[in-house]
Amino acid sequence: MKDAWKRTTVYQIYPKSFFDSNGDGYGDIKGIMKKLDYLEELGIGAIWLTPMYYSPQVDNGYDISDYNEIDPMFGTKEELLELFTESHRRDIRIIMDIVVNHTSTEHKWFKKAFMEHDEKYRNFYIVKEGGNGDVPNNWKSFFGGSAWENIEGENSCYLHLFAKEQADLNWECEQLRKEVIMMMQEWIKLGVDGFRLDVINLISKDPDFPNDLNPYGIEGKQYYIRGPRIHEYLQELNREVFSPYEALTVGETMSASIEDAMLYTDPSRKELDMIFSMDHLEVDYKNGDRWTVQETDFVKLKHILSSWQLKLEEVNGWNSLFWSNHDQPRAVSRFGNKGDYRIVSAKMLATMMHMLKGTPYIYQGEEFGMLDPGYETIEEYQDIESLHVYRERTESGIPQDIVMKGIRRQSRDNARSPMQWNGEEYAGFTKGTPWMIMGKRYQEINAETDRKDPNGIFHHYQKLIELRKEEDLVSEGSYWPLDDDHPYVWCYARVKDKEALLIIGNFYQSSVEYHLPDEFCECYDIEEVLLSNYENTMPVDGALVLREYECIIYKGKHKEG
Ligand code: ISL
Repeated sequence: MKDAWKRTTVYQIYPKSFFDSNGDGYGDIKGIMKKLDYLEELGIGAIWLTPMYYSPQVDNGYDISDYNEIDPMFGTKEELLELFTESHRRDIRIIMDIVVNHTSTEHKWFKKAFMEHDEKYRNFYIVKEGGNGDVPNNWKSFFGGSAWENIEGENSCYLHLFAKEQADLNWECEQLRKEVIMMMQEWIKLGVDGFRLDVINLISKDPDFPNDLNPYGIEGKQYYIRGPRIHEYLQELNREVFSPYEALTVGETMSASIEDAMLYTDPSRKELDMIFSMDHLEVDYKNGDRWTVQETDFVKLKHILSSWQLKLEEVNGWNSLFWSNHDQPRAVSRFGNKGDYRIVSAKMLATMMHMLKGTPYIYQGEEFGMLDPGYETIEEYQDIESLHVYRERTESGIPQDIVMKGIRRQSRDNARSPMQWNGEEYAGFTKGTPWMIMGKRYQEINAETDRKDPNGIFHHYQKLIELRKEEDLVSEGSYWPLDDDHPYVWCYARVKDKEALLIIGNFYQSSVEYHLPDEFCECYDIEEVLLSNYENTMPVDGALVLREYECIIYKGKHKEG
């Protein structure tokens, strides 16, 4: 990991739902600009902007029709460049979301390929003979149905792993790779400091496109989640774009294993700085099915996060640390407490994640404990994935209330309801009509109310962000799992030279008597509490009673000095 980024906390903005400056109901660039002071006060060092490029918005901007232009719904390219300048003035760097596994079918490449029959561009996409029911293989789209769509007027079809309006690009084509490289270099020249690379592990497909007889998750997946040329492509991007410009890179890599991550993030291989793995967020999926919810398997959660810490350290790799993003339900609704313990549980979750080794990502609204919006009926949802899941499952005979239970819990719209800035109409997000229904409890849960409270969640995040900047143990210390099988408490240490941090969190709504792990106490003396979410006491004879969702960061010194 590049030294310049090691102490940085990243803030993810979903522009459509962040702040609307012109009253059209959609967040925009000027809106982001107006909130830069807020972000500076929080202390973050970088913003990740989810896509604002030209797009028909079939998948909220992840269907790009022009990589070089900004969709007018967000403003202009000039405004975006001004946002870069204003952010840089505040020492906030910019990470752009790059979606190069697929383009929108409105992209000029697609149009040239299939409407103007230009061979060069046809080769930019994955085209096979067949169609109209007679598809090349049984691969399925994540958003429903076959992954193949017929090309009008032809007996051939193109691949789309997501919506049919998101056509997969053919990375085997050298000219396509050149175009992608040029486009990314262009953005760097305009001031971008890093990239979040959407589903980047899917860009290399098995060239035989086999039928998937033993699907892992969804038909086809095993033939593209770690395709034969993936490392070669990443190394090419690194050589041409990332290394020369020292750009930070975080690859979104669905279903990547730790072993994959070790390869992607080992700095000597020159691929990516870090990846987003969703492994730890699958602990409430019943039998691996996201839409059938079960209680969080807490011990499994700890084991997963611990193994990622340990394994990536082995290769000098780097972790991305997050509970939430625009595809996931809100962390407090999911792993914390929506009632009386909302504030303490939000702080506990933040503490346990931010004290790990890696780069923390805060998703907009997380810094004051936003909850899922509480939509009830399917009509309130907009996300293409949720609507597809609803249709597919109800049609297959699953009772509607069971389907809705899964959607209420896991829908990506949980993250996408507009930011709750204050208690005014539409939470101060817009003066018009918001594009999505507001979260139910915005009058009580909003940035303004929380920030006024000295014990609020925002101030706790500020301290965590500050600790990462100030304390070498947080940015550099090795991870030491302790008590990894405890059923209620997560306890780990970060150690470096003769010092250590001991981080303890109670994940449950009941108090727990807790003895500090012997192996830690034998080596270190606890000297002070750096941060906690209750008024705190020091342990007596190595023991304490942890209150509901209590968390504590202790600092200790090695007994041998
Ligand atoms: O959200 C998910 C599960 O419901 C993921 O499977 C998600 O679709 C996957 O991680 C890929 O996500 C990314 O690419 C998609 C886009 O819809 C997501 O918003 C984006 O984060 C296609 O571009």
